[in-house]
Amino acid sequence: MLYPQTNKARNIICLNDLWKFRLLGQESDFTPGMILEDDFEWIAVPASYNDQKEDPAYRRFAGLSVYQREVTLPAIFSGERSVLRFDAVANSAVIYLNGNEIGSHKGGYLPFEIELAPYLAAGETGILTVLVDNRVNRSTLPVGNEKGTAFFGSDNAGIPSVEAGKDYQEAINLPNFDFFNYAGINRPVRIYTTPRTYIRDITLIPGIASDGTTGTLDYEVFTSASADDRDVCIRVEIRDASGEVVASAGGAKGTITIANAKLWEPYPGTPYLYKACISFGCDYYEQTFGIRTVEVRGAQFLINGKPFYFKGFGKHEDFFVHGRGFDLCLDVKDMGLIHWLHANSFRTSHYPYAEEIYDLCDREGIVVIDETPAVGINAGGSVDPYQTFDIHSHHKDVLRDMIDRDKNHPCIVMWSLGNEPDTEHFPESAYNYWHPLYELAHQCDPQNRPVTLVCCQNDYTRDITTRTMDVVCLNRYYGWYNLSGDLDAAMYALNMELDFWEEIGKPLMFTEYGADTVAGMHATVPEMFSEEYQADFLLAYGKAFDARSFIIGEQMWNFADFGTIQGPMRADGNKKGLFTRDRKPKLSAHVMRHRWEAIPNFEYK
Ligand code: E8X
Repeated sequence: MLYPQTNKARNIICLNDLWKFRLLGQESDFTPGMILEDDFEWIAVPASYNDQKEDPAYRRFAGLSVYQREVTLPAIFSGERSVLRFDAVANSAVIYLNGNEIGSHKGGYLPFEIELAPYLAAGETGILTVLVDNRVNRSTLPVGNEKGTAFFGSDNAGIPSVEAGKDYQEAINLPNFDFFNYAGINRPVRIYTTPRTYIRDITLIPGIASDGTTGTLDYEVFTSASADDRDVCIRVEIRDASGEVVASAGGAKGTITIANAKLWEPYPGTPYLYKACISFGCDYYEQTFGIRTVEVRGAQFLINGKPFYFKGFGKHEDFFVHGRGFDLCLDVKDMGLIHWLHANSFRTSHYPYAEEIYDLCDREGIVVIDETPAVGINAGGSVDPYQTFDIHSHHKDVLRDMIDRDKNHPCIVMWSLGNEPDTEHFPESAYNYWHPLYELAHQCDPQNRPVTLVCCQNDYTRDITTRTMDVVCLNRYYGWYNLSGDLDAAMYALNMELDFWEEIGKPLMFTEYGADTVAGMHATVPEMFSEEYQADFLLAYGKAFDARSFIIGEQMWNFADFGTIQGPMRADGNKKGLFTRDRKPKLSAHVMRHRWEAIPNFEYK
């Protein structure tokens, strides 16, 4: 799916604004034609609604809510095709115009769009209503717990909640994942136009010819026209960063060569970007791309043919007040902090991020592992989640849609199918679930990037899935959740495990390891939660990684502290950040900065 663009052929109307908003008590409180007249509050879009009001009902809400506003299609759009696009509504949405359902979408982290032509003509005004459901359960991604299935906390069956008629577990959200279930219209809403006959999609596959200096670009343009028509009138011009045309071609499909190509290299290399400028009839679209290759060879991860070492973390889209709301300024700030740390990469734990973030990473040379929202596929070990959760087909849709949205970004070098599923207790079930997804990701990606699944700390000898991925990605907490506070024992256990993986012979990276740390808590004899313990913990892991050539990267947990559901394990959220939630460095930020400054992007191993 193409990102909306204003250019000589296309236009955008932005619907980010104050919208009318109401939390609904029960399903029957909603009628498609309802008008929010008196009983509503103003709410900011885009943003999560949870923390916008000083009201526990907003923070703790589980159920349906409704957003509403007027929308006018300008009369000048009469010869055009107008499309209403939501970049993300968490966790699912039904869209109404003047009381008629015009679309719906399941999943809170990917865009969806609706052609307006049948419902709203140019020059008309309508009432746009968005019915949002934030509930998570065993058929959603991320996965929620259902009544009677929570692992800890809130599981006293039969205790009534403040909400009449519901018991405690029905009335609140029970995420089976460790981040706050921020909900609502989290990302921008726009109407964009195209000519009536238009460019639907563009696929770009960059390469480097055997002379090492000529860039190649296999392209394909998909349009609303029939296959024959599109061949006749498609024109592609490749412009370099200064706007100069350096190559061109005609037709819907082909290979373009770019002499003396400048490569896209992770920072501090130059992340050089080209544009494919595509004309088709009256339509026009500019698709940015970089020339770079990605390949797993032996136990190495090659970018542009050179062995790359990942330095970074898992992140979250999370901040004060707007929750998971789109915040370009915060994204720019984080990019600066990533550079300050001499980090070169992150994983979009645990869901696809806003499109603008990948765009920023393309420009700034930050390498990304793009992850689906498949987190929480675990029912505690005694129940087989693969037999009991109804998610496989939704998971396939989400994976396909994520790759379809993100496929042209040079910054993305690997797809993550999901985070920390149960691969231990029902090994065969797990393999039968994940293997088709692994194959699907390879099929869907025109660039055929490596594919991984992020593995939970488990009995790795029983897990037959993780080892089948292109890169083994491990989340490990020796010294935190187990062998707590004892780094010597932790390193013994870690090394014992690494001996096992060395035999497997695949490239391996750590996608999580970390310790909760209260900023300002210091100790001369480092103990858990102190800044010194976090620093010692991260350095001890670093030392173990350095000793093994098949370890191709370290992404600690987490870039910054972040919001979670309340519970006995979390004091004001998860505190494993290098930075506090307001982006102040902890001791370990300085320590990791020092370590990463000395580790080059390439040829470290
Ligand atoms: C943690 C992280 C969590 O925030 C992340 O979303 C997934 C968790 C650790 C799992 N990984 O708790 O900080 C721990 C399993 C321990 C054996």
